[in-house]
Amino acid sequence: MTDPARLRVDVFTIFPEVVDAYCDASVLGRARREAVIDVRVHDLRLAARDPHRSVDDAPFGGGAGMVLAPEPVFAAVEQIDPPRPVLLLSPGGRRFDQSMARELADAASFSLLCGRYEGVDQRIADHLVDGEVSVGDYVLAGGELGALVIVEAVARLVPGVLGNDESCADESFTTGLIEYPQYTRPASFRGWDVPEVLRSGDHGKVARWRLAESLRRTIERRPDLLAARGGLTEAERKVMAEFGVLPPPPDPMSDGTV
Ligand code: JCQ
Repeated sequence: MTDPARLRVDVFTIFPEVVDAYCDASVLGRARREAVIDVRVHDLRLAARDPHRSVDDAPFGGGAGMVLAPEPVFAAVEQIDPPRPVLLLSPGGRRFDQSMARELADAASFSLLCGRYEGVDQRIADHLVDGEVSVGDYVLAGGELGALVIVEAVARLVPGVLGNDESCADESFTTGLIEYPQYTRPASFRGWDVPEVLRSGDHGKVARWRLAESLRRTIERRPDLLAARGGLTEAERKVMAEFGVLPPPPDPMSDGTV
């Protein structure tokens, strides 16, 4: 017998073709075809009862735009009885990050509800879903792109979704550092040369140089990430010194322990 998929995600949307098409492409599509992931996309309009299959209505109290109505959304979700938690995509939700992606991958099944229009009827948030999740501090026209962000970030953590050559073990946000620079051929392009150390064949030195570069970039671009992992270890300071990477500038907000 074939193994059951190691991740199931149910997505509720008024654009099922769009969500389905993306999930059939690239890394997700391969994992889906190999049944490593089971993404089930549901059309919110299928549960709409009126002839126009409408899912939205004008807001009580007046104001611009339309609100996603409770009947079709409750009906669509209750008809499927999808895996919990059911998470509503919303700019006001808990910020999605790599640690949440890891939690959802470990949970092995969950569902996503894509909001649209000016918002969703509050009774959906209060009595249907288990939580609200945001993919960033900006407003989208609908939750679909956010849902795809979450499906992809979670799926690629599931064993068998990425090939051996594309493992996620030492990438940024897993190590807590920004990634080191990568190069491919040619060794010299328009006078810009690949760093000599990468062509030296000294694998230990390559690994130390990459760590020093990750630390350099993290200090320059994301000092908050460095602070979150508790600053620099003695070994990291040593590797930075080996490649002439400067120590982090003093942070006026910190107590000086970095
Ligand atoms: C998700 N960051 C932004 C748009 C209203 C629930 O109500 C609404 C939901 C959306 C879609 O989600 C986002 C979003 N993370 O815009 C408007």
